[in-house]
Parts: sequence; C-alpha cells; structure tokens
Amino acid sequence: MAESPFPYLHNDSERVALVEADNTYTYSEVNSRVNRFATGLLGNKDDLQEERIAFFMPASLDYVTTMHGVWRAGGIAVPLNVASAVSELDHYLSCASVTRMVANAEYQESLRDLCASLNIELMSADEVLADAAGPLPKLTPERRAMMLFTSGTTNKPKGVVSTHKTIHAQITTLIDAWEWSENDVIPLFLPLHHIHGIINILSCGLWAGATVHLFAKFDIPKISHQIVAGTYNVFMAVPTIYVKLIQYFDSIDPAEVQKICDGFKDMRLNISGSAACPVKLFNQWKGLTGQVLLERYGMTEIGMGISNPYNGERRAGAVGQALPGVDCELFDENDSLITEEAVAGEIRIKGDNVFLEYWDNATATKESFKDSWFCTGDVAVLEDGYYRIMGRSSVDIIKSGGYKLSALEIEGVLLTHDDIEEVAVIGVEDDTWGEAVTAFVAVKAGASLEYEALKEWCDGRMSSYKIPKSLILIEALPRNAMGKVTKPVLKEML
Ligand code: MLC
Ligand code: AMP
Repeated sequence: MAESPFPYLHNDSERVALVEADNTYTYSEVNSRVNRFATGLLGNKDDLQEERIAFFMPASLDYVTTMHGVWRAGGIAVPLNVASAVSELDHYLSCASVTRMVANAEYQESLRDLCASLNIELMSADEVLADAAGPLPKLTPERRAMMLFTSGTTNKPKGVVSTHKTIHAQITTLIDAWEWSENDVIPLFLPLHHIHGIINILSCGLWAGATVHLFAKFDIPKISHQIVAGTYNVFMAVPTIYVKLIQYFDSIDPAEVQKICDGFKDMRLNISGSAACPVKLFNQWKGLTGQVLLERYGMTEIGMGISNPYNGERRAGAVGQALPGVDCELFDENDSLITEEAVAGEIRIKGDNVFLEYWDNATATKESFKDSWFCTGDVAVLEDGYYRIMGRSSVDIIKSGGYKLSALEIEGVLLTHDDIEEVAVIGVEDDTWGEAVTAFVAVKAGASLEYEALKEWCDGRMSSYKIPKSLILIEALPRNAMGKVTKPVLKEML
C-alpha cells in the first residue's frame, strides 16, 4: 500500500468506486491499479520529487489512475483540458516544465508533434502500469501535488499549485459540511481540469467511499435516464447545466419531464456553484423538482470558501457562510477590514485550503496576498449572516458556463487577425451562459469582418468555449484620458 499522506481513496473494499459506461470498478481494484501505475511511473526512482506529469483524458478509470498514481509516486499532477487548442497546450506544458504526458490513444496523434517539440515523453496509462506494485515514497503534507491552470487578469493562464495539505483541507471541509457518505452516488460530467469536478465531486466522492459515475461529457439524455432510474442521490453542477436541463425539459414529452423531476426530488442534495445562480433559476428549479439548490462559492486557488448550509436555510441569491476551517473577511479599497453588514468589500481568504503559489511566478503569488490573506478579486456583502456576491473587481474576467476566461487572453489572440485593428472583449449578461463573450472590433481601413468568418478563424486558435458569441463592429474603442479602453462604456452601449 502507498505511503500516501492522506487516504484519498477509501479503504480497500469491494464497494463500487467508479462506474464508466458498462464497467464498474471497486475501491480495491482502483487502489491496486493506482499502485501499479505509481510503480511504473517511478521506474528506477524511489520518488518523483515533484516531477510534473500532465494528463490529457476525459473522466475515466485511466484519469483516476493517473491522478492518484502521480500523487502516490511523489509527482505533481497536471490535468489538462481535452478541449484545448495546441497553442494553449504549448503554454501549459512549457510553463509547468512537464516531462511526461499520459494520454488516451485517441488523443496521442494530435499531441505527438507538440510533445516531441517540447521533449515530453508521451505514453498511455496502460504502458505505464507495472506488472506488480512496488515500494512507494513516503510523502509529507507539504509536498506539491497538483497544478491547475487558471485565467487571470494577466494575458496567459497561471499554474495554481496545491499541496497535499491544501487538497486534504479542501476535501475534508466539504465531506463534513455536505454530509458525504459511502451511500452517496453522484454523476460526474464536468471537465476534469478544474476543482469543481476534481475536488468537489471526484475527490470528495472517492474519499467518502461513495460511487462516482463517470461521463466524458454532459450528456443530458444518458444522465436523465439514470436520474429517472433513481441511480443518484447527489447532483452537483454549474448554473448553466440547470438552465440546459430546463431547456431540455421544454423539448421532450411532459410525462418524461415529470419522471426526471421526480428523480431529482428524491435526491438528498442538489448543488450549484462556479458562477452566480440567478434567483429566477433557483426558484424555477425548486418549482420543478422541489429541490432547494445549495449554492456555494469557490475558486481554483482556495477550493470552496463559502457555502449555504446543508441543514438550515439555503438563501436564494446568497452563497452562505464561510466553511469550517476557512477564514473569510471583506476588505475595503484601503485594505481595512469591513466589520458592518451591508457594506461591499473584496472577499479575502485564509486557511489550509488556500493554494501554495502560482507556479514559477513569485511576483503574481506575492501580489495576490495581502497580510497573508488571499485576495479573490470577488466583491461581496454580508447580509443577515449570509454572504452575497456582488461582482468582480476586474472587468477582464468573464465567467461563461462556469469557465473563467480572461478577456485579455482572448483579445491577444484576436489581435493576430489580419483585419483587426483593435479589439475589446467583455462578458455580457446571458440567460444560458451567465456571461457571454462579446468582442467589440474596429477593423483595419478597407477591411471587413463577419461573425461566422471570425468564429471559423478562432477555431483551433482557442478552446471553443472562449470563442466570442457575438461580434460588434465599432469605429474606434472608447478610451479614457490615459488611453485605456473603457469597458464599462462598451457595456453601456449594449
Ligand atoms: C460549451 N460551449 C460554451 C461553453 N461550453 N460556450 C461558452 N461557455 C461555455 N462554458 C459551446 C461550445 O464551444 C460549442 O459551441 C457549444 O457550446 C456546444 O458545446 P458542448 O461542449 O456540446 O456544450 P455542453 O456540453 O452543453 O457544455 C456546457 C457545459 C460546459 C456547461 C456542460 O461548459 C461545462 O462543463 N462547464 C463547466 C465548467 C466548470 O467545470 N467550471 C468550474 C471551474 S472551477 P459551438 O459554437 O461549437 O456549437 C470554479 C471554482 C468553483 O469555478 O467555484 O467551482
Ligand atoms: P475559477 O477561477 O475558475 O476557479 O473561478 C472562480 C470564480 O468563480 C470566483 O472567483 C467567482 O468569481 C466565481 N464563482 C464561483 N462560485 C460562485 C458563486 N456561487 N457565485 C458567484 N460567483 C462564483
């Protein structure tokens, strides 16, 4: 057995840990596969010493094997977005100095050239597996364990590094707060390069001894079928998914809708997070399913910070109270602590749940902390003991369908278009996506640009969910006296 600092996978039992299509895997099967994988990764070494191992695969037994195998062998797990464009992957892999990459056969061809150019060994999970498990290193909680890329106010995404201690804190607070148990069965259809899927669902589920059903993507008919069958008792998603389910209900037979809603009604918990859940959606969901959505607030750098109570009033439009073990305060622009209710301020967080650093970026790490508080950039108020998120301090961050996008990163790509003179990207309120990426473009003299052509041009240059949903042509961008584009003016124009 691995000398892991924490029991990330429940004890070796015959209980089902994972369901993938028609296959089920017990905890003992997963554990022994992880140990063989970790042994194979180690080869002749006795500890990976924080080697960065990337993996490129959807939710699957191989994904779980790789993540836990890297952890047990002492490496840093770098899960990547399978929808990434090559230029994005190039940045992630170079930034993290990845040396080995595990990918399914279906993806290997598209990764071969990039890996070769970066001197990265490309392999499949099966190729790594050793015939038998060997000795594994003894790790301390301070060991770096995972790097997730997050968009920020700077151009390129940064690698957020968590240690085992961070991950342990992020998991255990949720296990207690949301009363996870080995009786839970949950579907996992969110992308596995973000904490919502990785920590809140997969890691909590496997820690608790629950059963996690893996889906490569959000497949509504397949998932609905299981919901009708009463397979799940917990459901976690971003608001866009609840919106899409309601849209789906409008397209199918009402009797079928009733069965799906009854399936939700019988669950013990439905959670919404990663973006604001509009009060209208909260009420619609309650009307349809009887479920009072539990909304919570989190961030890649902190895991979950604030949550409505599992037992107690779940308030529409609010995110609740700081989770146990998480210190949360609001600060004004002068960095003074706000002590009264109903005064807006930046959410700052302290606790073992907070990440260690941005990889290879000491400046960004330093700038994101003040007096050892992590500054989230999110603005909230405390109302009658409940936090309510008011917005973000930066107009350059967009949340679309739960993905955090950097307007500057998208602008940077669009500016390489031959016909674009200048561009500003903003997030515009949208019923489905929360915010929809909108590009204001001034074209070069004599040039013209149509939305469909721009969309096609973007394909392959950025992940598809970053591609603007609309294009607005403009003579020139509005700027202030300093020459800086005034994005609030663009929002007002709409
Ligand atoms: C897909 N599309 C999106 C999009 N997702 N467009 C904008 N924003 C998004 N989020 C576009 C595709 O590019 C495509 O466009 C079309 O929608 C259909 O693609 P799809 O892949 O079939 O869509 P779907 O499966 O319905 O995806 C929607 C989704 C997905 C909501 C399931 O976006 C998703 O899984 N979001 C969750 C992201 C997440 O886990 N965030 C957590 C971050 S951690 P076209 O034009 O090609 O048709 C965090 C901390 C915390 O935030 O608190 O949890
Ligand atoms: P990410 O960097 O992808 O982890 O996204 C984190 C961001 O998502 C936070 O900084 C918030 O802006 C946003 N977020 C997460 N949960 C909520 C929520 N319940 N309400 C509003 N915004 C949220």
